[in-house]
Amino acid sequence: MIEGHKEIDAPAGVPVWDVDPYDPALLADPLDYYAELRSKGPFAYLPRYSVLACGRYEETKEVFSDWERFVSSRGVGLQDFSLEEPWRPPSIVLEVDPPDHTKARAVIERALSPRAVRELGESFRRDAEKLVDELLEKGTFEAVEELAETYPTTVFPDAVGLGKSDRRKLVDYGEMVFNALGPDNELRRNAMAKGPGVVPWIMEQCKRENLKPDGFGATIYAASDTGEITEEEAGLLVRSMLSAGVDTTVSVLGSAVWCLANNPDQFRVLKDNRALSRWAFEETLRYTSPIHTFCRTANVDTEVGGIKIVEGAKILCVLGSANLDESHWPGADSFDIERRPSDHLALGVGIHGCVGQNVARAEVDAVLTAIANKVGSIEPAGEPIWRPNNSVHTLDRLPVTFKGK
Ligand code: OVV
Repeated sequence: MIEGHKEIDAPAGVPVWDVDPYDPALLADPLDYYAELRSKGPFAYLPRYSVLACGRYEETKEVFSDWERFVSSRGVGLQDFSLEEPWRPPSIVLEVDPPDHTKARAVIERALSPRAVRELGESFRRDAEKLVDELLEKGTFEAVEELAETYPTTVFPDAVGLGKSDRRKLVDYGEMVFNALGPDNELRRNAMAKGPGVVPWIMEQCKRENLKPDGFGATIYAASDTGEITEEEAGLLVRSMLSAGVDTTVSVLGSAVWCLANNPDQFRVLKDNRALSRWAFEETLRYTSPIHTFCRTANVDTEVGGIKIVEGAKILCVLGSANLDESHWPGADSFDIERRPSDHLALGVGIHGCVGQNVARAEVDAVLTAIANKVGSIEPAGEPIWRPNNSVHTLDRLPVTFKGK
């Protein structure tokens, strides 16, 4: 065993590469790692963790979408749940395969349906306009804390129907969940140390009696009244929303502002055509991949791209790399909102594709539209700093200036 999974040999034809993809310095600046990974072929064998890393578009998509050969039930981090007990009861929608996955997915999909999200559009837009007005007033501000963290932690807990919100606890819980998918490194240990102050609070918020009657949470619990799921499963699905819905949208909002500040021509294009805000979201996802890496476990002996993969092998699906693969995206390293990248892998693909994407799209659309309407130019006001995380690619600090029209 190594990092909680089976140790494997390098398959024939796969180069051995002595790199640590969870090194904080690399996580803060991953582009060279991505390029080298793609140059090595469909897979590289990383002896440090005894895993296969996959970072070209085609093979990453193949592994990531084939839930029968590459299962999620054995964990989507380095740990293999068939060999080691995870730190919390597994998610019943993320860390599970059909047939068990199907029922839970249907319930959470209904709660987060386009219709349910459409009803929130008006209040999402109002909150976005208010926030952008305040930031314009300030002029120069720290866009991670004051925009990227503030906005989702204002609108999302309300949409779920949380009685209380606590920005720090929500962000820290996400940090635990996503760092837990990596090795037992300092990032994981530091995040886990926050557990006692955060986990009991989160679990308390997931209880039926603490949820308002008109949020996503209530819709989920309604499915336990009809017997579709149990009340305990409903609580776990609310936990899934709080696990996956905060740090990811914080990441994409921060990265969207970063992209627009660094590409003023693209901000101009957006201002001239507001309908492109949807594509600014997708291109930000492609260009920055809020989830840079998720794993799958080979559940059978199989073959991908001519490479033999043994049962029990952990595959690092490096989404951040696949989304920058030149052979799929000409000019991959430029941020271009007119590219309209509908087939990026940032939200996954297939049965596990992001179930909250309607909510994320509505949040980012509200914020980008408010910015495009009200802000004349976005300028960098200092060096951005990235916050290393074992699964999430996210900014830590982003000083910017909003100038009026
Ligand atoms: C997509 C995702 C990320 C993290 C946690 C979960 C899902 C969950 O279901 O708990």
